[in-house]
Amino acid sequence: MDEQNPVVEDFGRQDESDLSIGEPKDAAAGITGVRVAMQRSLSHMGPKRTAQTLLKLNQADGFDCMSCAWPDPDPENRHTAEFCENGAKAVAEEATKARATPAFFADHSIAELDAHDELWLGQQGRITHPMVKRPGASHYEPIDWDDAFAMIGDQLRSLDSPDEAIFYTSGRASNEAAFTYQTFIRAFGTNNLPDCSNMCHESTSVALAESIGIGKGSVSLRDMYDADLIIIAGQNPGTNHPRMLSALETAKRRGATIIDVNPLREAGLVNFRNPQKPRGVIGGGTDLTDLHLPVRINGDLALFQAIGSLLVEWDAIDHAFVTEHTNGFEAWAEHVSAVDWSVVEHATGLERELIVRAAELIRDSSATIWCWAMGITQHRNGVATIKEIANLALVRGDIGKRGAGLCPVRGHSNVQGDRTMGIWERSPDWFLDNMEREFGFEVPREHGLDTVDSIRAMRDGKASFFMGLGGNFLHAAPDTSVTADAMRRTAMTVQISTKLNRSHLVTGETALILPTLGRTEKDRQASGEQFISVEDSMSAVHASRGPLEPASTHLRSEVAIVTGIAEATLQGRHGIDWAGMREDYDRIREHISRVVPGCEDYTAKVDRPGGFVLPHPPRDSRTFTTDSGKAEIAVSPLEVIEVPEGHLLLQSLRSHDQFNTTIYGLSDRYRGIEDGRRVVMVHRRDIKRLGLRPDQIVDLVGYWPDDDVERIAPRFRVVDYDTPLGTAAAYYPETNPLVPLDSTAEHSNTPTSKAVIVRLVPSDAVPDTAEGADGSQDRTGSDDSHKAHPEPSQLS
Ligand SMILES: Nc1nc2c(c(=O)[nH]1)N[C@H]1C(S)=C(S)[C@@H](COP(=O)(O)OP(=O)(O)OC[C@H]3O[C@@H](n4cnc5c(=O)[nH]c(N)nc54)[C@H](O)[C@@H]3O)O[C@H]1N2
Ligand SMILES: Nc1nc2c(c(=O)[nH]1)N[C@H]1C(S)=C(S)[C@@H](COP(=O)(O)OP(=O)(O)OC[C@H]3O[C@@H](n4cnc5c(=O)[nH]c(N)nc54)[C@H](O)[C@@H]3O)O[C@H]1N2
Ligand code: SF4
Ligand SMILES: [Mo]
Repeated sequence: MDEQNPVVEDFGRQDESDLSIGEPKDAAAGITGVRVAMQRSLSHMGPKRTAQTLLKLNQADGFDCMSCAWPDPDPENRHTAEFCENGAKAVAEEATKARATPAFFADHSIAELDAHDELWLGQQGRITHPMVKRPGASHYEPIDWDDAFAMIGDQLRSLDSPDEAIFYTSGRASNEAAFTYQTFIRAFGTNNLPDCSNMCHESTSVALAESIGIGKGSVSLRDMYDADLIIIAGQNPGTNHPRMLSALETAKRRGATIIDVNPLREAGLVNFRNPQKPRGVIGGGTDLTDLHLPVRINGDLALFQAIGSLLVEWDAIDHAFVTEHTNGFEAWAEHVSAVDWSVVEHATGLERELIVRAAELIRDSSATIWCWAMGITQHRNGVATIKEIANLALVRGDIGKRGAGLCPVRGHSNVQGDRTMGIWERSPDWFLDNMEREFGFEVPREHGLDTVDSIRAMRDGKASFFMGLGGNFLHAAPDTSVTADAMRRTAMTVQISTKLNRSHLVTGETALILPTLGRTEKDRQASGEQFISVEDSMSAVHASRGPLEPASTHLRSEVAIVTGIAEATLQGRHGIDWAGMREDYDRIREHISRVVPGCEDYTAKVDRPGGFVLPHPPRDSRTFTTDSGKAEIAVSPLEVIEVPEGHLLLQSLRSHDQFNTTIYGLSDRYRGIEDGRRVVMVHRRDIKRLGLRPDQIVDLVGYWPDDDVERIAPRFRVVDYDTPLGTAAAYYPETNPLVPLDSTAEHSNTPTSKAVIVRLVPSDAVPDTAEGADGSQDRTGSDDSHKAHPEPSQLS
């Protein structure tokens, strides 16, 4: 590509000048975590609501934490404070006393709101009324629920094909809401059900389904306590799954060893100060990681293949398991044995001795748990890397064994449940057959669009309607300016939300905001107070009941909103009793009982303390429901991303003070970054090599020669940080403008949010030329070093 059009993205950009940078920490939680949790809770909710919510959080008779999907201990082993700092922040964010009322929307035009950053948008509080932006209007105005439903129904019925509509889901929706939503969407006639999982653990679902026959993890919390070795790859639990640290502490005290594979040394994995234990409050806490492998970004496939080669060389293989339960061992053993160590060292940035040490720990372990998250999934080779992890677990016989197994740690609190309930653009035929039998309508069979393909369809004018059951599609999706243009091309966008976010401001011609109840709130319907149910990362399903009065009397539950839209759209077609489901969620659960295997007698099972665990054939009986009936040990070619001279490989990650696109505050305490988010973390030697200096303000300029735009995220402060040479880190969603829409994982189509090639251009060197009407700056001639560099190479 010779000429690229610069596209600068800076929705509600914060000023980078207030930032303060200190030393990264080497311990997580402790008293500071408790203090921050209490301060945030009290300032957002006041003392009464703080007590009402936090004492019910993650209790058997209370509500499920809406933040991450980490499981709860058995009911008899729960503390009175069974939550973490970030769980408390999530509750405070939802149960805040602040309100975004119709008066607020009358005072602020959409353009004015769009000039604010995400933190400010969230601080405006809970949306109290359904709101509409009519074509050409500058403001949102209130609308009656029935009128809103009628507008949506009219729009959907006016489409030439149901496939012109996109129905997104974010992983906070309950099982009842998700099941009802997918029933409506399929009854309407499409499988266009993209979800946040497409950007998250999709690589896991694809890889594990092919390897072991089911796309879910195979361990329980009990296994964590019994493990001999726990490997944590590409995950930052101290921030994103904080109570996992308690489980790791227990495992550690029972003798487990922990290996951490991460380019960064994340504080939570170094030392944990458990605020519920004296040693965490006044002692030195518990050291967690025994061996840290500071792998270069995207080096994991090479690392795990190298470990595989050593296990083969040492014959540290569970041959009985391999023979009885797997296919493909010989070909795999031959492939990994031929691994080229110079390539491994180049790809991983790790010395051979360190890899040998890790392999020895695996060889000597009697039961190993393999955990991973976004550092593994959001890569071009994410599916291959996860299959390689599964290969190692299989050759070691680590599946269906106490204290061992595969442990993908899910993100959103109910993202796994939503999939179980049929939120999937490619639901398998047996699920669709069950739906057809249950409801009697002809279920569409053609696969629908995932997140990336939905953006393409809206961009290309093939889809003109978007609905989001939760989430913030605009800022969660890659390639922000492409996604923004795609959304703006639609006729109607509908967001079922609790709080204001960017997706309410970058909209279709008509836009609706439908405000909904959250997990903290009581849900009253015609038959009385309802409960909902959720599934955690370890397939445990249980009930959740909110303790608070709703934020506004005008709010409706997700189920009430979805069934209202279904009635207005389908107008009696298919004869489904939407009102019955809304009035009594037991009716939804009866449908679930008959459609979802393992959910028979769902209402009773889900409502007993602690709920129940869904079946998982490999975990339960070493049964593998693949086509061959055996687990597949896969061979993956090793590809290494070559970064052109003068560039860095950038990962986008979460700070300690956000939940995805919701920014709670500006304190990334463990990394020592305070009062701002526009930072790019780079190794001191790279800073020097690139002719930059710490604290300098730079623009991040993407390298993606395949299309004719140059992506620019302006004004980030360079922070000297211990990340492997040649790599960099910056926060999501500020970096989403840099992730090309077409840069996705093979087989899962997940955006490669953890590997974007960028160069750092001093902002002051950039001529501050006139901004174009679209907010883009003309940067032609500033630096064309992105040209003429080699393509990523295929090395074997
Ligand atoms: N408080 C809070 N909790 C959350 C969330 C939140 O935003 N805030 N989000 C929720 C969601 S939806 C999700 S999916 C999870 C996300 O949980 P994580 O996956 O822990 O989230 P990230 O911040 O994306 O961190 C990824 C980690 O991978 C590392 N990494 C990056 N690239 C590589 C690589 O190439 N190899 C290896 N081995 N490591 C790499 C990073 O250094 C970082 O430590 O958390 C959930 N929980
Ligand atoms: N660059 C980059 N991009 C990424 C990632 C990354 O690591 N890097 N991570 C990806 C991942 S793992 C994920 S999961 C996605 C997340 O993508 P999403 O799930 O789309 O985003 P969230 O920020 O979790 O959604 C927040 C919004 O949900 C709404 N909400 C909150 N609670 C409720 C509720 O109870 N009901 C309803 N209906 N709405 C509610 C609020 O209005 C809030 O603004 O982002 C992805 N994008
Ligand atoms: S670990 Fe996750 S689910 Fe548990 S309290 Fe913390 S944020 Fe909530
Ligand atoms: Mo996620």
